Amino acid sequence: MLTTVYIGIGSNMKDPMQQVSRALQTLAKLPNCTLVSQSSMYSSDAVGPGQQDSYINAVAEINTDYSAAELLEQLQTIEAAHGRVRKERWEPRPLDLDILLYGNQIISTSTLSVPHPELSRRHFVLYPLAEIAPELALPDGRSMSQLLKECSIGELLKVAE
Ligand code: A4P
Ligand code: MG
Repeated sequence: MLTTVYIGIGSNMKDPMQQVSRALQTLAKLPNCTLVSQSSMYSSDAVGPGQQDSYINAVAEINTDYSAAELLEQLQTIEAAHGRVRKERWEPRPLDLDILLYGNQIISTSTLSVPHPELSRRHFVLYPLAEIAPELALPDGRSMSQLLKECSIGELLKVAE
């Protein structure tokens, strides 16, 4: 069965715009997946501890018949192909791929929390998501317009279509 999934893409290392556009191309070619739409790219200050370079973020919508666990595995393979070596949480990374929403499902396992727990607090996720899915609602019923009202756009900047 096909499920609509939103994926958050982020990079703050090694030519972030290039990393994000390559990730989108790779997603488009994944077996069992169709890339339905992609947001513009946005830049923002790094959220989290310490000084880090600013991020480029985008959101992609795909249709897939991978299970959420299978999709996570695919995404981690793509991250690794972009040279990501996991050490610390919130460290700089050439590519971070997060499952933001998997259909209308709520998933809570040791390896997967969906909707992404930070989704509603992150301008760099909400604004690109609202760009491609303005009518979306979270599994708990909250609408995009409601979420945007509660999350300031801050210094988030659209940098490329
Ligand atoms: N995991 C659980 N739920 C999910 C999910 N929905 N999607 C698990 C993807 N993975 C999920 O992730 C650690 C583990 O989370 C995975 O093994 C998976 O089983 P990770 O990508 O290795 O670690 P991380 O990304 O460093 O940690 P975390 O908590 O995912 O960080 P975030 O939330 O991704 O934050 N600032 C700006 N401006 N833009 C950014 O994109 N990103 C981060 C990273 C911090 N600051 C940022 C940005
Ligand atoms: Mg992550």
